[in-house]
Amino acid sequence: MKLLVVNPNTTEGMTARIGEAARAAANTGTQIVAVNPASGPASIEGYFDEAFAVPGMLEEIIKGDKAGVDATVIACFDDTGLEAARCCARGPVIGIGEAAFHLAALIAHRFSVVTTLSRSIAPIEGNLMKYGLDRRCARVRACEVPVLALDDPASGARAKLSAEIARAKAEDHAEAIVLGCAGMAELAASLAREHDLPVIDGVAAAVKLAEALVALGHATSKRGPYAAPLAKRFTGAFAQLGA
Ligand code: 5HY
Repeated sequence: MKLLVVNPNTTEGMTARIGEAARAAANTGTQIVAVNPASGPASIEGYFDEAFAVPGMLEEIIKGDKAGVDATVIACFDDTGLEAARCCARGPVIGIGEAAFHLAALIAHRFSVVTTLSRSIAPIEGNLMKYGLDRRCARVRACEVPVLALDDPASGARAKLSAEIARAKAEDHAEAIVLGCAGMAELAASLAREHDLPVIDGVAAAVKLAEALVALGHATSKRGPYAAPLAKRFTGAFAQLGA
């Protein structure tokens, strides 16, 4: 199968790391195509960035759909533009946030999320409520490391993330941890060993769920809100999207 993995921000180094994490989790028969849009924010931290990441991301997903991908993963933890993406792609579209929440709820009664900055907490809490998984999440926490500092050894990112996980265990009685950023993917295994509890990376979770849906022959239902967009006139920067 051919799996499109879209990093909605424009940082190519992060897209490459996300692609590696996806390939590490994928079956041998799964071809991973990791892309990011040319236009939009370098990282997504909160509502404003998210809004400006969506158009460029949707253009990449429409291109992938025309190129015949079997499924799409949105590799940003706030599941940027997930519903709109499901309207314009025929195959399944999996957000790494939703995927990680569901996997965590399968192996723990209560889990906590550790994301980057505090401003990212509210969008994530909103998604948990939308997915009906808020009652299984003890708390959404932030380790106060900006997205683009995660791969900078000088930022102390891993130590700050590890300390926040320790607080989640002690204060939330978390039985599992969900890493709240695609840029944390490669840290999951070592943090799970260090803290002796399941630590879930959304990129791997989404890849496995996409593979499962395609293997079962399931695609997004077009009978309701995810039906294909109605043809209409678009003006300005998005005129090419219109009828
Ligand atoms: C992410 N931002 O996974 C989110 C994390 C966050 O650019 N990739 C980003 O802080 O919301």
